[in-house]
Amino acid sequence: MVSFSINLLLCSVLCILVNTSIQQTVHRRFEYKYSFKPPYLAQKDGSVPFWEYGGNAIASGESVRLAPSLRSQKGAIWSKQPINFDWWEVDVMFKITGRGRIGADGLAFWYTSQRGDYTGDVFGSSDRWNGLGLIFDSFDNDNKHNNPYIMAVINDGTKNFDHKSDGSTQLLSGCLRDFRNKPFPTRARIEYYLNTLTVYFHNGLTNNEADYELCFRAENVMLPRGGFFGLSAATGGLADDHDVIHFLTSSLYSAQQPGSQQISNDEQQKLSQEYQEYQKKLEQQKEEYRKEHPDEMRDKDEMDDWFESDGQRELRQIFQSLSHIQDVTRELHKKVDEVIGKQMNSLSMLSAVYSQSQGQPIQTQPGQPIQAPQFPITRHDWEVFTSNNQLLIQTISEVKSFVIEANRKSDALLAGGAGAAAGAAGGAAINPQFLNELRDSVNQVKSNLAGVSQRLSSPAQPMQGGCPSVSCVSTGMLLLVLSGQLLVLFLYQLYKERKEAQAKKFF
Ligand SMILES: [Ca+2]
Ligand SMILES: [Ca+2]
Repeated sequence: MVSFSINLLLCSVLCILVNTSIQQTVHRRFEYKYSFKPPYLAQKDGSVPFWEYGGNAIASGESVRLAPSLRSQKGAIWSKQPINFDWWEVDVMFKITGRGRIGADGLAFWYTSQRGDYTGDVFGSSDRWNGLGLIFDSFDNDNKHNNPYIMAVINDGTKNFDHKSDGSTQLLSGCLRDFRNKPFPTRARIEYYLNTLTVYFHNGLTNNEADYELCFRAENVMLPRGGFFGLSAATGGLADDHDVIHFLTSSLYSAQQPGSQQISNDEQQKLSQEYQEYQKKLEQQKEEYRKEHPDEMRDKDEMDDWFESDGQRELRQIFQSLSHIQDVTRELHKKVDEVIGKQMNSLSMLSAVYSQSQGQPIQTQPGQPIQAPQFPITRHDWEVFTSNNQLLIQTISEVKSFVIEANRKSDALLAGGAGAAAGAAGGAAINPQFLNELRDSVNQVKSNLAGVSQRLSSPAQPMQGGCPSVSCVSTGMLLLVLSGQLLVLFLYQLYKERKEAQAKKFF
């Protein structure tokens, strides 16, 4: 039973994942001119291709040490070229380590309109920068026990960084995270896409790629175009080693944007062919090497066998099973998050439908996009339907008042007729022909009304509006004309009767 429900959950989550991957329209391209990574991070002469470093920074094949664990050290590394894309994602892997319980001062990631200093006042770089500084502030200058802290500070080139308050009055956003002395390297993923800045942080407790957590997200962030990437670090009275292991930049494009063009099939085939040829060549070379150095290889294999003792194997197995459990837990966590997200979405849609049916404005949380509920009928249809309804009600009330009026009149006429019959001798007796005419007129009105009501309630065209676009008379108008006609007829008949009565007197 449990396994069945887990399977079900897995299936639904898989569906959600597939859906989200389809919805994902962001294309990314690795930008090697704005990246560095081991091995061979620095060349033999110590230079880092496409980058320049200075101050106390030292680059090796495996990492860039921006500031070593010595007092008052400063160093930085800057990209040589300004970037030529609008949106980007940078993944920085770094290690800040020191022997003390507290360290100093910290490390900063920069995206600025100009390259900064190598020995500046703000974590090794220049103050009054124009752009973004993402600062990993190790030391608690304002003694509020809120460091190490990660924060983004946007500057337009006019403000000085406030070290005394740890920039707490100037920051755009941030999160309290410990990034010192972790078993694995810590990581930050900084994404700037469609003016939204998102920072994820990997706390270095595992070496799992998927362990990023959201540090913050800020919208409407305007950064200068064509800026430079940089990293810097500084030490003070206390000192940590500040090592950067990799800096990986990807440019981001939406599906519509130029620059996201797909490689053609021919190119793809050509590339995969080249790759396969390269693989073959590599295998051949390996084989040759093995033939040439049989002793070395055997020694190495033996050494490998020697090196894993039972205890180590056990430890490794424990570690593997633990990481497996962790993976499963993480997956479950994600799934539950997604399910909750879907549920919230459904709830908000339901409440939107309900409040619309109640004629109330839709209540949404600020910052959350309003998702229009999917109605089976459109708003226009609904309006037409309402106006038709109102017209129907109006017509019914008009018909009702007319019927009452007609009833009253016929009663009066009947009473008058009876009185005249009782009076017998001469007088203004009503002509039976007139009564017939009156009855005919009423019948005509009745049939007209029936036609109108049929037209209104006809199911064939309930949404076509009260009236077709060609000329047509409203029901009220029709009733008015008919009643006027009746009145004229009635008055004329009365007048005729009087005339005839007067003529009789003369004879
Ligand atoms: Ca500080
Ligand atoms: Ca502080």
